[in-house]
Amino acid sequence: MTLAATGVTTTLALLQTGQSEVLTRIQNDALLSASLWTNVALAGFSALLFLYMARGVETDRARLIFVATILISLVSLSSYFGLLSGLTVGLVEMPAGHALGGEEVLSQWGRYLTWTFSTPLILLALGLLADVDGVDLFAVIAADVAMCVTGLAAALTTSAYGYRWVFYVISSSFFIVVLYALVAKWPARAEAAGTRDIFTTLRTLTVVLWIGYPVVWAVGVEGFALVDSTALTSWGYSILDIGAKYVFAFLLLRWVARNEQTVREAAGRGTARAASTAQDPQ
Ligand code: RET
Repeated sequence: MTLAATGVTTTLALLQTGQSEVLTRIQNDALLSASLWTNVALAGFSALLFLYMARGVETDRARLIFVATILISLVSLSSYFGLLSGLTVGLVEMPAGHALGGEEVLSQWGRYLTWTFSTPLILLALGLLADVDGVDLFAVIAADVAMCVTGLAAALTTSAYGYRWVFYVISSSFFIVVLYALVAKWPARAEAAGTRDIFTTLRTLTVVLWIGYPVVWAVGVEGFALVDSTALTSWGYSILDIGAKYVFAFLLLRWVARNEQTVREAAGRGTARAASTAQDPQ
């Protein structure tokens, strides 16, 4: 066998060993497993419910909102299977300075990776509802993806404790861009598009729950480890996920199905009004 082939085989073997060790740990922790299975069940159930709610929805914009939102549940389902199988969970040795320095902590890094797919879909659905223009939507989604990727970096950095927090601060800066758009910019678009009430409800739900994620990170095992339990940290994210994904999606889709006409008329109205206000602020 060549040196390269031996290297690849060894790496694969290590990956396999790591995965089965991680899997055993997950399976031996009933509280942790429950935090994952609950979401598998809810993601599966919600995807079916949303497909059922989609029957009879015909206009383009409403269908697009449905597709984006159903995908949120499907991404979630895959994400939780990744965590359950041990594929996207790893043992991360915390650097000196961390409360659990030198210990191997179970890191559910797959969560940050899959948020890269699910959170843009949430923002896309909200953006379509408020009839935000393409450039704005692109900028906010780009900031959101950057938030998730740098969040992943914060979770996986083991070289030095300080660098974990550097990535955390970078990720939070991108998060502020997203929050700014949701709180300060998009409401005017929603007002012009005639979707203000539902937008306000969903926006408030989103802002409040999304702020919970960096809080869970900071107090959980990966941050200050004030809550020194992988299972409880996992439950923190799982509970936030229930509100930020399934409850959010249900409220949105129920409204869209009942107000298809408003959604159709909203298309182009939010952006057109915003453009005319920019030209003539009076
Ligand atoms: C991290 C840690 C680094 C700092 C910040 C974070 C924010 C995460 C957020 C996640 C939202 C996830 C959702 C998932 C739904 O599928 C990465 C925790 C700011 C806001 C809504």
